[in-house]
Amino acid sequence: MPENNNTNTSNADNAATADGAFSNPAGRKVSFLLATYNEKETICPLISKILATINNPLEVIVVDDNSPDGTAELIRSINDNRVKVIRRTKMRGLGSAYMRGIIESTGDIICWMDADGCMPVEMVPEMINKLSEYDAVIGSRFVGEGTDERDAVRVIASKLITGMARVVLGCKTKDIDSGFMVMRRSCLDAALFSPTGYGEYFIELVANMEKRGLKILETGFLFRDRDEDEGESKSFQSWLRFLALGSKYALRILRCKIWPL
Ligand SMILES: Nc1nc2c(ncn2[C@@H]2O[C@H](COP(=O)(O)OP(=O)(O)O)[C@@H](O)[C@H]2O)c(=O)[nH]1
Ligand SMILES: [Mg+2]
Repeated sequence: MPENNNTNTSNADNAATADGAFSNPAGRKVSFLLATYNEKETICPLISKILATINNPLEVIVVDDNSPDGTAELIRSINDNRVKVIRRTKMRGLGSAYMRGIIESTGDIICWMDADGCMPVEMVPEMINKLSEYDAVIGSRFVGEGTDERDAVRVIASKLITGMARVVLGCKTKDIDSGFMVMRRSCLDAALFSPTGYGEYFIELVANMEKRGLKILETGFLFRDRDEDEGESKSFQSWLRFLALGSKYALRILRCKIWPL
């Protein structure tokens, strides 16, 4: 697996190297978080894949924001007590959805990815194994064999945001907009994010993890684009939304510099 150890050795109390308890991650409970808004085409196959791929003990927590397409009902029809769906009727947003998932989770290992099936579940077991050496493993489009198959403009936008985070915050992570991470629960003792907005949460979390000296590994993955029959991107519904989101990402980077969490 192509990898890039992008960060520092850690002085944090909960650093992987300082805590031999993680030398055998087998048997540790995994909380797999998914956030959904109108994902009826992809959610059930994805959950089936997760259940088949990740060892028990496992919980899959889906935070759905009252999707009008019936995503939550579909998840409820899955007959498996490892799967839990939380339907929010008075809140929207990706950052707050993951925060809610974290609050509800009980695992020693927390993991999340998009619910559109464009990220490889099959990489997660190896990423979990790497937690014996690292606090967190980020699926990255921009290291090793990592690839981003989406439109060039979206790839460039992600690279620009990462570049800005590197210049303004001094981040070393090469894909600070990936949204695909596996981490030890103890990371939350050192780093958090403000639960607002869309993908800004990821930038803030990674920046804080780096700042607090957590050990992060980036590992390359192929980020494919959605097929036509796999629903639609929530970040690229119009140019206006795309530009507004980009501006909010940039503002979050500035806020992290001026008012770090
Ligand atoms: N709960 C929740 N999930 C959301 C919301 N917006 C997007 N998502 C989910 O966030 C993930 C990323 O969205 P996606 O459309 O794949 O964005 P893209 O990868 O940037 O094109 C998907 O699993 C979406 O269903 C929201 O407002 N609430
Ligand atoms: Mg996606």
